[in-house]
Amino acid sequence: MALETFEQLIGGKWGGAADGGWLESVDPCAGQPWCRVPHGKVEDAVRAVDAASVAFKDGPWPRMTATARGALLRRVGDLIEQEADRLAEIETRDNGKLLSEMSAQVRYTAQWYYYYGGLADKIEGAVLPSDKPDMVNFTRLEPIGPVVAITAWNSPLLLAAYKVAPALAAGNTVVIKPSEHASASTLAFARLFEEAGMPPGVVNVVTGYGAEVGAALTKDPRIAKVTFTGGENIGREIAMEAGRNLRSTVLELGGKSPNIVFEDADMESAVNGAISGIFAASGQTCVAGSRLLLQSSIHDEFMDRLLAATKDIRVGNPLEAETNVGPIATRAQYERVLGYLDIAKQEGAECVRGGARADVAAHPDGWFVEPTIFTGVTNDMRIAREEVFGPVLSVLKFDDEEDAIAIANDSSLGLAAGVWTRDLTRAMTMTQRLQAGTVWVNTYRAVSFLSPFGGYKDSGIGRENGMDAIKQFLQVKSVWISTGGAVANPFVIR
Ligand code: TXE
Repeated sequence: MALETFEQLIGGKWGGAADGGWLESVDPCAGQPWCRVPHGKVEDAVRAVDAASVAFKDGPWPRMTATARGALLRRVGDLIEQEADRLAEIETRDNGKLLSEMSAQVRYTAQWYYYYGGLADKIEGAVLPSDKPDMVNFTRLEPIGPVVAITAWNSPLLLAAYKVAPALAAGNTVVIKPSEHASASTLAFARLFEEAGMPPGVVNVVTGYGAEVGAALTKDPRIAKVTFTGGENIGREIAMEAGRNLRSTVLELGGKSPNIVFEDADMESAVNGAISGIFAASGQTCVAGSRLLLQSSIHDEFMDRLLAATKDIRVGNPLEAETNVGPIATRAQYERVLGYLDIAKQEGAECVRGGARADVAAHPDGWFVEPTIFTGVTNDMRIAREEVFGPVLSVLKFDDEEDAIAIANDSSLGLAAGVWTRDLTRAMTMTQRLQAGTVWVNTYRAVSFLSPFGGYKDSGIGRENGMDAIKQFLQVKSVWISTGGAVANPFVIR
């Protein structure tokens, strides 16, 4: 059967890569290619930055009022609903996440376009107090220039919205580079920008390998900022390349998040929170609660409950409504996760659930891993320190609050943390002392366009979402106006 084809969007024109190459995208459930996307290279990156640079300087976009810009973004939000089912199915085919989750997520993505569309004409400078009687000083917040948005495969459209909606609302132009493993939904989504009436070159999408087209975009000196979600190593490379051009970055690089259960917690909720923290999306989320910290006094009871609740998790085709856990998105990631299962066993952790590849009869070539739980994990083991990005839970014990905080914070990463307790004082103490960009109390995995999201420590730089995120895409100009007549003495600064 012929593969479905998705084209790139550069400067308002759809097409393949400059050299005519294509990349096949593999459906992780079938283990077979299902579509193809352009295999963009340096030339495509250069063309996309050309287009974004021209659209930033000339044409209708820089002349548009912020109100008109906001209206365009809100129109994108309106258009999402009519395409949501198709976009969700494309994401599921590409990355294997559950259709039910992607469907809700794609619809939720509209909120970013509404929120930042609304914010576009509320970007206000200030008239500042002046210590010079004959001077008025005020600030303007201006767009920074063409922005590159590089996204990962786990939630392509949501991650793009985190970046593109505020960047556009601030008046910039963008080049989006989705992951080579899941590019199709971003290419399909780009039609909505066009349909909404976005001028050519304001939004461009190029696809291909990170080391080729991604690196070329990052290195281009015309780019004002790179905003990125992906792995820590690539994040470091991007920050170094951008730094060479004296450009800043926004980086979201994943975590090794502790999900901490105290003896006074509502056990049933905490068990559900532990499961959603690690088995939702097959553990392929940056905020995965991959370290479950249990207070020693409830460890055994909690484990009994957790094992009972995870006994019947259904692994299978993510398009089917009854599936709980889909495949791992890429072959490399699948092998990496299986590798960590071996590492954990060698390190002496005890595997009490799963621990191997999962056989799904209808999809023998799919990349499925059993939901896996290791007990007896200590925080020095690799399974407790490195991001696995799969359905693999490490269970650690702690004695008291101090011990929990010490273990939780003993990590180079700090994206998120969960706390389960009915004690308000304890909850407040934990929220203050945990080194993480997001802390959830008696819940897990809540995110919103309204709330800042990002990492402490090596989990990243900067924050996405919420009011302040738009400032990452603005620069401040200070304007001085003399009201005092002629400049009297050229050698004395006023
Ligand atoms: O990510 P990469 P991968 C973590 C997770 C996973 C690991 C590797 O632990 O196992 O990262 O995943 C582009 N210049 N996360 O390989 O390579 C690439 O094309 C510019 C956590 O998928 O970081 C893609 O678009 N761009 C994470 C994007 O970077 C480059 C989500 C991410 O790819 C590039 C995903 C380069 N030199 C994985 N090299 C999270 N924060 O949630 C690659 N890219």
